[in-house]
Amino acid sequence: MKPVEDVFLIVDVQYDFMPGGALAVAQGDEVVPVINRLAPAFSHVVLTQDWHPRSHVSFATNHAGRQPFEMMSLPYGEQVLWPVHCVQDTEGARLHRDLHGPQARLVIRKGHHQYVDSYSAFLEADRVTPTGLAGYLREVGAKRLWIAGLATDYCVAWTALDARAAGFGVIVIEDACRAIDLNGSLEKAWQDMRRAGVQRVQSEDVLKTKETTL
Ligand code: VGL
Ligand code: ZN
Repeated sequence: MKPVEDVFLIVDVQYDFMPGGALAVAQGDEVVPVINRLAPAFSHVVLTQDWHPRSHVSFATNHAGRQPFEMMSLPYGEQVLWPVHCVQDTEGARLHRDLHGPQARLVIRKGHHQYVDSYSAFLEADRVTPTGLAGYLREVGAKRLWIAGLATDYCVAWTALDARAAGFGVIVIEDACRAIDLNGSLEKAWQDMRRAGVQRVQSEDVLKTKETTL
């Protein structure tokens, strides 16, 4: 089989990031129909799933006297402290039931090490521990990643930047993402992505140009 060079990477479309969820992203649920319209254009889909132990170092409740959304210095760097979210095997960690991409082959679970967070689907926050995704994508012949999901300024941006660093072409589909936007994080994320050569497109453009399956 000729390798398929384009992969649709769907990031963290999980209940805890939906309105009413533990770490709700405003309008997070609106990405689901957009992603469902895009998915049929891709023959190869990969999903990510934030997947933390309850004792995870990124949870404010695991640090006495700390509140969610504060910063904390950890051995690997500055970490945002989050509300408890996406705990392994809980409802909040499940992928949205309306998300439809039956051709998805791989789910990368990330943030599973107790003492290291992982926004990126490629490298954990210590910036040295790989998830294995780069190796997988290289082995199947992937060259370009089209990224959608939650949240634009955290897991989507970190994943896009690491994908560029790993040598992949990267296109982020803006209206198929929603952001947390904490202290200017969204603006900074787009700036970092632009500098790294990440393309920013809208789903309509993808659907217009990609009538054939990628
Ligand atoms: C995310 C914060 C903490 C994300 C995950 O999916 O963007 N953000 N964990
Ligand atoms: Zn998380």
